[in-house]
Amino acid sequence: MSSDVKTIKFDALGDHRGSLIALEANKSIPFDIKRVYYIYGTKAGVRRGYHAHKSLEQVLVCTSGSCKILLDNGCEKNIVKLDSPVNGLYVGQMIWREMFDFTPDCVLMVLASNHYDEDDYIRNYDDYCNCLIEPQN
Ligand code: T46
Repeated sequence: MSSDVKTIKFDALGDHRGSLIALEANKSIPFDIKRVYYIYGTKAGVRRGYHAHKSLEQVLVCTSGSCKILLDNGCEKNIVKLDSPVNGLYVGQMIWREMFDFTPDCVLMVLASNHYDEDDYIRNYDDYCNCLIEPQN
Protein backbone atom coordinates (compact mmCIF):
# COMPACT_ATOMS: atom_id res chain seq x y z
CA MET A 1 0.00 0.00 0.00
CA SER A 2 1.36 3.41 -0.93
CA SER A 3 -0.11 5.56 1.81
CA ASP A 4 2.37 8.33 1.28
CA VAL A 5 2.49 11.90 0.11
CA LYS A 6 5.33 13.65 -1.64
CA THR A 7 5.96 16.70 -3.74
CA ILE A 8 7.40 16.20 -7.20
CA LYS A 9 9.34 18.90 -9.02
CA PHE A 10 8.89 18.68 -12.78
CA ASP A 11 11.53 19.66 -15.31
CA ALA A 12 10.44 22.81 -17.10
CA LEU A 13 11.61 23.02 -20.68
CA GLY A 14 11.92 26.71 -21.34
CA ASP A 15 13.22 28.97 -24.03
CA HIS A 16 12.64 32.57 -25.11
CA ARG A 17 9.02 31.68 -26.04
CA GLY A 18 8.05 30.50 -22.56
CA SER A 19 7.82 27.19 -20.72
CA LEU A 20 6.67 23.65 -21.38
CA ILE A 21 6.26 20.74 -18.98
CA ALA A 22 5.74 17.17 -20.18
CA LEU A 23 4.29 14.61 -17.77
CA GLU A 24 4.89 10.96 -18.61
CA ALA A 25 3.52 7.82 -16.99
CA ASN A 26 6.07 5.89 -14.94
CA LYS A 27 8.59 8.69 -15.36
CA SER A 28 7.65 12.04 -13.83
CA ILE A 29 4.32 10.49 -12.77
CA PRO A 30 4.94 7.33 -10.68
CA PHE A 31 2.10 5.20 -12.10
CA ASP A 32 0.19 4.38 -15.27
CA ILE A 33 -2.11 7.34 -15.95
CA LYS A 34 -5.65 6.11 -16.61
CA ARG A 35 -7.57 9.36 -16.12
CA VAL A 36 -7.06 13.12 -16.09
CA TYR A 37 -9.56 15.60 -14.69
CA TYR A 38 -9.38 19.22 -13.64
CA ILE A 39 -11.21 21.39 -11.15
CA TYR A 40 -11.73 25.03 -12.06
CA GLY A 41 -14.12 27.92 -11.41
CA THR A 42 -14.29 26.99 -7.73
CA LYS A 43 -16.42 29.51 -5.87
CA ALA A 44 -14.93 31.63 -3.07
CA GLY A 45 -14.84 29.91 0.31
CA VAL A 46 -15.59 26.45 -1.08
CA ARG A 47 -13.86 23.44 0.46
CA ARG A 48 -13.88 20.21 -1.57
CA GLY A 49 -12.64 16.68 -1.15
CA TYR A 50 -13.48 15.29 2.30
CA HIS A 51 -12.58 11.75 1.34
CA ALA A 52 -9.81 9.18 0.99
CA HIS A 53 -9.24 6.60 -1.72
CA LYS A 54 -8.75 2.93 -0.93
CA SER A 55 -6.51 2.16 -3.89
CA LEU A 56 -6.31 5.22 -6.17
CA GLU A 57 -3.03 7.11 -6.51
CA GLN A 58 -3.03 10.65 -7.86
CA VAL A 59 -0.76 13.56 -8.72
CA LEU A 60 -2.26 17.02 -8.27
CA VAL A 61 -0.90 19.98 -10.23
CA CYS A 62 -2.06 23.58 -10.05
CA THR A 63 -1.59 24.67 -13.66
CA SER A 64 -2.96 28.15 -12.88
CA GLY A 65 -3.57 30.10 -9.67
CA SER A 66 -3.28 28.36 -6.33
CA CYS A 67 -5.09 26.31 -3.73
CA LYS A 68 -4.25 24.47 -0.52
CA ILE A 69 -4.55 20.76 0.19
CA LEU A 70 -5.02 19.34 3.68
CA LEU A 71 -3.56 15.84 3.90
CA ASP A 72 -4.37 13.56 6.80
CA ASN A 73 -3.00 10.03 7.24
CA GLY A 74 -4.92 9.40 10.44
CA CYS A 75 -1.90 10.29 12.60
CA GLU A 76 -0.84 13.69 11.32
CA LYS A 77 -2.24 16.47 9.20
CA ASN A 78 -0.28 18.68 6.81
CA ILE A 79 -1.28 21.52 4.55
CA VAL A 80 0.45 21.91 1.18
CA LYS A 81 0.00 24.99 -0.97
CA LEU A 82 0.07 24.32 -4.70
CA ASP A 83 0.88 27.49 -6.60
CA SER A 84 3.12 26.51 -9.50
CA PRO A 85 2.74 24.29 -12.58
CA VAL A 86 6.30 23.13 -11.88
CA ASN A 87 5.23 21.28 -8.72
CA GLY A 88 3.10 18.17 -8.39
CA LEU A 89 1.72 16.60 -5.24
CA TYR A 90 1.64 12.80 -5.18
CA VAL A 91 -1.15 11.48 -2.93
CA GLY A 92 -1.08 7.74 -2.29
CA GLN A 93 -3.73 5.41 -1.01
CA MET A 94 -5.72 5.97 2.20
CA ILE A 95 -4.93 9.66 2.63
CA TRP A 96 -7.81 11.91 3.67
CA ARG A 97 -7.75 15.13 1.59
CA GLU A 98 -9.54 18.46 1.58
CA MET A 99 -8.92 21.24 -0.95
CA PHE A 100 -9.54 24.89 -0.08
CA ASP A 101 -8.43 28.53 -0.57
CA PHE A 102 -8.85 28.27 -4.34
CA THR A 103 -7.97 31.49 -6.14
CA PRO A 104 -10.51 32.50 -8.81
CA ASP A 105 -8.05 31.56 -11.56
CA CYS A 106 -7.15 28.17 -10.05
CA VAL A 107 -7.08 25.17 -12.36
CA LEU A 108 -6.26 22.04 -10.36
CA MET A 109 -5.35 19.22 -12.74
CA VAL A 110 -5.33 15.69 -11.36
CA LEU A 111 -3.65 12.66 -12.94
CA ALA A 112 -5.12 9.43 -11.63
CA SER A 113 -3.94 5.83 -11.62
CA ASN A 114 -7.40 4.43 -12.36
CA HIS A 115 -10.77 5.12 -13.89
CA TYR A 116 -13.50 6.78 -11.84
CA ASP A 117 -14.96 4.35 -9.30
CA GLU A 118 -17.22 5.64 -6.53
CA ASP A 119 -16.63 2.38 -4.60
CA ASP A 120 -12.99 3.40 -4.15
CA TYR A 121 -14.01 6.49 -2.12
CA ILE A 122 -14.29 6.65 1.67
CA ARG A 123 -16.40 9.76 2.18
CA ASN A 124 -17.03 9.50 5.93
CA TYR A 125 -14.19 10.40 8.31
CA ASP A 126 -15.22 7.86 10.99
CA ASP A 127 -15.29 5.11 8.32
CA TYR A 128 -11.84 6.26 7.20
CA CYS A 129 -10.42 5.96 10.74
CA ASN A 130 -12.02 2.52 11.13
CA CYS A 131 -10.50 1.37 7.84
CA LEU A 132 -7.04 2.44 9.07
CA ILE A 133 -7.51 0.32 12.20
CA GLU A 134 -9.04 -2.66 10.39
CA PRO A 135 -8.03 -2.58 6.73
CA GLN A 136 -10.52 -4.25 4.38
CA ASN A 137 -9.80 -6.02 1.14
C1 T46 B 1 -9.88 13.75 -5.43
C2 T46 B 1 -9.92 15.23 -5.44
C3 T46 B 1 -8.55 15.85 -5.51
C4 T46 B 1 -16.90 11.79 -12.01
O1 T46 B 1 -17.99 11.45 -12.52
N1 T46 B 1 -15.72 11.39 -12.56
C5 T46 B 1 -14.52 11.74 -12.05
O2 T46 B 1 -13.47 11.36 -12.60
C6 T46 B 1 -14.49 12.58 -10.87
C7 T46 B 1 -13.16 12.96 -10.26
C8 T46 B 1 -15.67 12.96 -10.33
N2 T46 B 1 -16.86 12.58 -10.89
C9 T46 B 1 -18.11 13.06 -10.30
C10 T46 B 1 -18.42 12.56 -8.90
C11 T46 B 1 -19.24 13.71 -8.31
O3 T46 B 1 -20.59 13.56 -8.65
O4 T46 B 1 -18.04 14.49 -10.20
C12 T46 B 1 -18.68 14.94 -9.02
C13 T46 B 1 -17.72 15.75 -8.16
O5 T46 B 1 -16.73 14.85 -7.60
P1 T46 B 1 -16.18 14.99 -6.11
O6 T46 B 1 -17.26 15.55 -5.24
O7 T46 B 1 -15.60 13.68 -5.71
O8 T46 B 1 -15.05 16.08 -6.31
P2 T46 B 1 -13.94 16.57 -5.27
O9 T46 B 1 -13.44 17.85 -5.79
O10 T46 B 1 -14.46 16.56 -3.88
O11 T46 B 1 -12.79 15.45 -5.34
C14 T46 B 1 -12.07 15.26 -6.55
C15 T46 B 1 -11.95 13.75 -6.87
O12 T46 B 1 -13.26 13.17 -6.87
C16 T46 B 1 -11.09 13.02 -5.88
O13 T46 B 1 -10.76 11.74 -6.39
O14 T46 B 1 -8.95 13.15 -4.92
O15 T46 B 1 -10.76 15.80 -6.45
